[in-house]
Amino acid sequence: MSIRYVVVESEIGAGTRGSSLGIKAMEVVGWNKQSEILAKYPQKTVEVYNQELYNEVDTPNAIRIEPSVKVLQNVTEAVCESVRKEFPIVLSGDHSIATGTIAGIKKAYPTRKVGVVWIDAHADIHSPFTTPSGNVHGMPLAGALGLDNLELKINDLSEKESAGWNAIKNLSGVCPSVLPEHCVYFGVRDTEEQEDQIIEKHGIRNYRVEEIRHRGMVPCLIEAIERLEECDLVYISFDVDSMDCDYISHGTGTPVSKGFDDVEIRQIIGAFLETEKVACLEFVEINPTLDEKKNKMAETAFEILEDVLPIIERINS
Ligand SMILES: [Mn+2]
Repeated sequence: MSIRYVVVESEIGAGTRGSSLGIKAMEVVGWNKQSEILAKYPQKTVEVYNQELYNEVDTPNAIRIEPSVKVLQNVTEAVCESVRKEFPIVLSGDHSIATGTIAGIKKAYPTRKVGVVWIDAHADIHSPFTTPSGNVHGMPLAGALGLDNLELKINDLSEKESAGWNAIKNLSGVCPSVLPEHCVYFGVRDTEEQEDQIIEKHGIRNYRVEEIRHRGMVPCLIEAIERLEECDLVYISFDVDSMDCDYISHGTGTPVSKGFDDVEIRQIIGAFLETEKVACLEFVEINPTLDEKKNKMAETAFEILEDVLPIIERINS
């Protein structure tokens, strides 16, 4: 089995511009370090629609949901095709595309239980019914879980918004693609009240930075891996804003303090990879236009990839 990079330079789901440049920023890091890891494996570039950013928004509760659905369908197809024969490493702009990644895995393996490791400062579990911002990159996990969260509804949806959201929930052909008990969060620390209630209601475990530092990384990882015991496949979504913006950099759309350092991220990703159940790994939300330390966020993400790639290579050889 080989490895493939699935490149998704989309940023229409974010509230700030620039995340589509994150992948190019990583390529520059590779060039400067004379590292060949990004050139070593074939790439599949998914068609995106960033020109839509210039069009007026007519779906305020799910901004640019129509082109987002098109991007997500393309991601679903690309990941579905790749994951059947290769290990896809998804390099993406904004996090909204993750519903497509999960849907692609589920579409390829509809009868298998898919586990999700969501490493992020944010829970990304809003629906268009609960979102205060309307940004679709705050909704990918709710889309995969098929959760509307109507009991906490603050928005009434237009027909276009409903149709788009239904399409997102049904991308894999199986709704939901994943179950809440098969999801674990790492580093979530910036949530809205509606999200807290949804997480609590569905019992989704969040390994907070303080808990991991207090109890130790190893016991937390053993426990988290056990939680996903009955999953046949695991997918890891790594949002770089899970890392501490003061320690690493602010080169991401929604930076948050008091996050992980890069060593902790390598430990988390590495431990799940060693279970040999991981079918796909994703990097999102690097935004070099916001980086006060030149290209530090992309450098850090690149070094994490450089560090975990040998594990992926060993397990898939
Ligand atoms: Mn995110």
